Amino acid sequence: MNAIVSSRVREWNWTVVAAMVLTGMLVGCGGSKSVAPPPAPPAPPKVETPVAKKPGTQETKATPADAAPSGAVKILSDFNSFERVNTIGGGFGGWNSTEPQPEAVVEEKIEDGVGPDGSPAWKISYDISTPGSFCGSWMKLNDFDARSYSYLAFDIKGEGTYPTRVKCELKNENNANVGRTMITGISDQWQRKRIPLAKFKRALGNLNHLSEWVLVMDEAAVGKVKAGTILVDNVAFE
Ligand SMILES: [Ca+2]
Repeated sequence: MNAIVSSRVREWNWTVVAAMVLTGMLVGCGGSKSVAPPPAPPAPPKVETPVAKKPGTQETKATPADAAPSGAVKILSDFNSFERVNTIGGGFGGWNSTEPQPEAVVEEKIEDGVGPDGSPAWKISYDISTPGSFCGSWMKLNDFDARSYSYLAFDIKGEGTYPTRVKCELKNENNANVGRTMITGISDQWQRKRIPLAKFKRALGNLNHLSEWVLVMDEAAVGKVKAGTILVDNVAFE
């Protein structure tokens, strides 16, 4: 009983002390209303310091032939959806020389299960048995700006009878300019070919208006293998 009374007295005492402290604080403040501090002045706008460009230099990363991949990758097509358009809206197909030129034969399709990971891949078969004929594949690049990439890259292999070499062309400015190189060492095993874009730079002048990627099967490229089949997958700029 005494303990309960003592406890209540302590509670009352604390209440009085708290009230006194609160009163003291109000008196100490002079009873005035609290005033919010003035708002901080707005921060000055951030000014981007322009980076001076050296005359004659381009805003591209250097892409020497032995440059390491920049890390950026733009997949153009893995053919897995069977759609006849790549990721930048460009179609693709086959082409062949026709009358009045010697006529070549090309057949191409997206075939399931033949890619490096068992996915669909692009199958291109050609026949240039007619002397002087030539054919190949094309893929539209729709004015693609490849300046931030170092390579045109794709997986390639031969199937059945196949050439060990095909010609690779990259075009720009609505096909006004054509850069060429040879893809060599094609085998019956999948290989990733990374062609430095720098190889095309001289012929194209710039890499920011690419219009088309073409593979060419002509006698200079395929030699005695007048008819054959190649598979292509995972076309990308890297
Ligand atoms: Ca694929």
